[in-house]
Amino acid sequence: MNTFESKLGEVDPQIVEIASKDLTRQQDSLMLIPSENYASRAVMEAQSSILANKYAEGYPGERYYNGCKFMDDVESLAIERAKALFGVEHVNVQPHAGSQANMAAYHALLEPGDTILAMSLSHGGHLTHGDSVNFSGRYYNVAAYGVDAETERIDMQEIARLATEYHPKLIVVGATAYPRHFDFAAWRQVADSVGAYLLTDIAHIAGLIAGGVHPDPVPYSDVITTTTHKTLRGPRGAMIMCRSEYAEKIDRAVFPGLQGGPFLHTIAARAVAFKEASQPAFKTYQAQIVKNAKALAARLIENGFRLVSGGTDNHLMLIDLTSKYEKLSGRQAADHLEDAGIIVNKNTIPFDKRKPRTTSGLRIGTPMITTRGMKEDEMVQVADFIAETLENRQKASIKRRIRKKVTELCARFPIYEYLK
Ligand code: DSN
Repeated sequence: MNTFESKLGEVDPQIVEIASKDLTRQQDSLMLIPSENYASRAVMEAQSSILANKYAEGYPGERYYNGCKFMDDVESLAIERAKALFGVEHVNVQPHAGSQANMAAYHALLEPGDTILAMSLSHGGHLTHGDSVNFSGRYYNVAAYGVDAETERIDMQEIARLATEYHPKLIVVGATAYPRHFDFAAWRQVADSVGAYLLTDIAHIAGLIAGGVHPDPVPYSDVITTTTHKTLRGPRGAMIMCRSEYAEKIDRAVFPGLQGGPFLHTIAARAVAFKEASQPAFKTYQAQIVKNAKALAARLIENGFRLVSGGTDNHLMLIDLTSKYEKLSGRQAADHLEDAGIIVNKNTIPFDKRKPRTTSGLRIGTPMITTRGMKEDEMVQVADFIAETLENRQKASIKRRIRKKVTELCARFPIYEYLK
């Protein structure tokens, strides 16, 4: 299906050179950003297929263009596979990205000025959960929740109190930097107590849910949004799942409300990813992500780091750097780690005294290193590399030595089989 690799070299060697360099970087680095993953070659092949050439505004069976028979086949397959994978009544696979999925869900359920209750970005939420610089903060009235100062976990009594005080029309559950499970049944109770819709944004944990290692939001949610490229390990993109009663509103909000032509090549790649996610090996993979995160967290704690909320239940953890290095910001720490071939991202921690561009925390996740086959033993090494790098951050020769060890460890776990 895909002959682009060989042609691309002839037509645009510059792009090939840049991509090749990044292939080496991805192979030789410990990629610990929890929202990233290595999509399979099958997923990437579908993404670069001729399906990219077609406009198909509308939905299967009701397109605004002719010549869409095979586009209907692709989109219907993606929809059916997603429905089976998550056990949902309706799926829209057209949103180009997570932000569009959330925007469409809000458009479907709310009017501008309505109140939403959502997690603040500084406590682990997302820009689209009502942040002031985002459309969601500009067009809706936002009541924000965070974590409890003591436990650093979501306190459902406090959520119930906020819901009673603000009477939101929509409650958003979900996060980009929260290392604990969500108790979706408790959220449903709160939503029902004030007559609010419940939207769960499972972008980070969709793979864990499909793999059965995180509580399932489906029985409790009105609408569920997710990206497809994080723990789910598909192509860049998103989708919206919902109860049948909201299907028409959701579909109209995506098209024509927000987007024009769907990207059928990425929808095909989503279909491939859903097929991969329905295999038994995917469950084993998701369980290993969590085992690895717990092992990594335990070893970081042994190395003297404090983790927000004391550990993790999912694929990620947040290091509170202030517990060990008062003067080291998240930004500086992430740069030092990159010198050693360890890629993490700076992140605010709850009640952070530093600004979002600086931060006092690091966000670390295991989806990528688990995809390449690393297990608990390697997590001990990874945690020790992190600790040793930060301890010796001003010593270039030590960072170089760790860089070499990182490359050696990575060489044992090729990211794609042709690199073996
Ligand atoms: N930007 C993503 C993340 O890194 O968590 C969320 O959309």
